[in-house]
Amino acid sequence: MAESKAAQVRALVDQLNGWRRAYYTEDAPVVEDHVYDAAYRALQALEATDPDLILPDSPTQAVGDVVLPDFTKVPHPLPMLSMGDVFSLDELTDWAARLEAGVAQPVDYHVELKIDGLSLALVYENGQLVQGSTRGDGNIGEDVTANVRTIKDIPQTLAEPLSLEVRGECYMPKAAFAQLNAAREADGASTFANPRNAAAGSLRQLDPKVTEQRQLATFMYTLIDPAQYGVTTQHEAIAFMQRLGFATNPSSVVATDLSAIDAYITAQTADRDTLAYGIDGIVVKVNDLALQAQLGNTVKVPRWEIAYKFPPEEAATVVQDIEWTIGRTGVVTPTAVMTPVALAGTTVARASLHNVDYIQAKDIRIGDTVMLHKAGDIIPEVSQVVLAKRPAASVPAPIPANCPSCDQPLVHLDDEVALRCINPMCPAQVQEQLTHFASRNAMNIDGLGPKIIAQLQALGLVQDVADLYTLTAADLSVLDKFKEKSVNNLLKAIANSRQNSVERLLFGLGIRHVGSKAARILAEHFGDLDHLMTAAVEDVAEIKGIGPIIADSAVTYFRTEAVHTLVAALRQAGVNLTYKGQVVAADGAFAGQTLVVTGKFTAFSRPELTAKLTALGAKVTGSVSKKTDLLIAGEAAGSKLAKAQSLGVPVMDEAALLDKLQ
Ligand code: 1X8
Repeated sequence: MAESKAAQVRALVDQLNGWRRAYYTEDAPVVEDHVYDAAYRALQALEATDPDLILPDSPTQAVGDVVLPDFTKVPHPLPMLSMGDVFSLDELTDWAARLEAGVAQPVDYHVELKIDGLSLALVYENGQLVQGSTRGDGNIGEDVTANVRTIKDIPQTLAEPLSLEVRGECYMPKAAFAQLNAAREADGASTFANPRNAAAGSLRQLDPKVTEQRQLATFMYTLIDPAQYGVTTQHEAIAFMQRLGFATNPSSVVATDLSAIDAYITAQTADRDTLAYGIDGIVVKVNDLALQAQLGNTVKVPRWEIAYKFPPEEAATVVQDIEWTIGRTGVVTPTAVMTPVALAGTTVARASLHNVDYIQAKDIRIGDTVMLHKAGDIIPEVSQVVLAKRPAASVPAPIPANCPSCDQPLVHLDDEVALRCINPMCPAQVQEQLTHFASRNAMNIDGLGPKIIAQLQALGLVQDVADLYTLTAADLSVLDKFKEKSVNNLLKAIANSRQNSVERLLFGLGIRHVGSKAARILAEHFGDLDHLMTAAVEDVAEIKGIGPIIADSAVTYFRTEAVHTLVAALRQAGVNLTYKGQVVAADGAFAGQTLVVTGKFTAFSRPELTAKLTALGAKVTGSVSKKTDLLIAGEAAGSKLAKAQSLGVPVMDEAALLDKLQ
């Protein structure tokens, strides 16, 4: 039956290549990693029985991802290989036994976490970062230097002026991943399936400003040419890279036998939920670098390292309902409401179903038993429906044609995946806008939550945010459970919010793409709302930290007639429209101290550092004098450092500063 076997191989290759394209080129996988892994192994097994069956385009013959045409190509003189993987302790034991059979002395291993990100190579010349590149196909990667320069934990300058290459993992921390996906969903855009895809999509951006906003981070784990620095083990290589200024993962250990590796796996599995980043397994490496070199590589992967992949953490539960909620911008998002189930350290009862396409692609229905997992170790998500348990009377999930709040027809804008309600008066949208306006990082109106807002709307008392400032004690006294005290507290909270510095208002208005950080930058730059409202889009786009997308959105917003009316009403209501400057923490780490900053820093730009110190209560001045309490000195500090030393002014270097800021 050679023919049917060949057909099987062809089908598997095509299927896997399709999945790989979605995963690597589009950063949007269509199946879970373990589904891919299982198909890959099935193909491997078939190919092993008969090598003639191996097709030239088989993924078992490919090293890595693909190179995108948009980026300059970077050759990797030393190929960036991927790794072999195992899925059980038995397989890991077999791997180690095979390896040790060919080695005379006992083998030490270096065991590290496998970070859910993408590989990155960094090249330095005389201590200066000159190039960052992705793996690409292993031999040729993509030049992402400009983007890499925006990643905060990558040093621009090393602690020593060395010329070298290091490699490691670029990842998106769990919190940033959750934030990004929530923002994309609210924006009607598709979400990233896991931090690896989010990191890849963020690093392969043509605009470095986008990368900068994505809060990427790194762990470096490979030192190229270690012998040059007298480094003889992987353990030393990590320590060496850390001394040079790289971020290295603190969880690595040296293990002398498999029981120690087993213990590491158990401990890391238990701690997985407490990590700030997603991991998908552990990496076991031969610690001795000379032995690594001696063992060498197969065609595809090193013999001296292996990935142990965690089994998927999954739980089964039943979808009881699909809720459709309307966001602040009208995006309608479906959420599965499920029988509560324990999954990876928390109880899960709800999972976003993202959009209509997603529901239909997975054919998720009310009454279905589904498997849940956590994307990026954090966001509960439906992996798949257990079709064998589908009730006989099951029907596809109903997709609403009209807004569940205002009953207006829902639409798809352009090529958005999201369904939207485009009625600006839609009560659910207005409720979300008011809730956002009152929220802590916006106008911070304590006590004004969604339930009270809904009542105020139902009574016809508020239609927009300016109406909040016209509310009277008589209006509020009719609210559910509102006595004199709650009436007074809420009135006071609303009144106090009039005095807020304008960045709170700017954020609270809910302008697309204008988050609290952008709002602060805009407020600081323009000083008041009037100057921002008349600014030209090119001028706004020039501002550091803003960029064309935010600029376009803000300028378009303030050109809208209805917005002019709203701002006039807020002005009339006595709401402050000016920037009041940094709020200084009276109990900050540098409260009352006069500081001078000099030299270069790796973790911050100078303006960032000054802003940070100011927020912590410091007065930052330009020159060192007897009145200076402390000099913060980065790399290559010159005359200011000399002057401070001559005056006996205390000096703090970047490492000590970072310690203090923790
Ligand atoms: C991939 C990864 C490696 C490590 C951590 N996370 C990864 N995703 C490590 O070595 N600690 S090595 C690697 C590879 O493809 N060679």
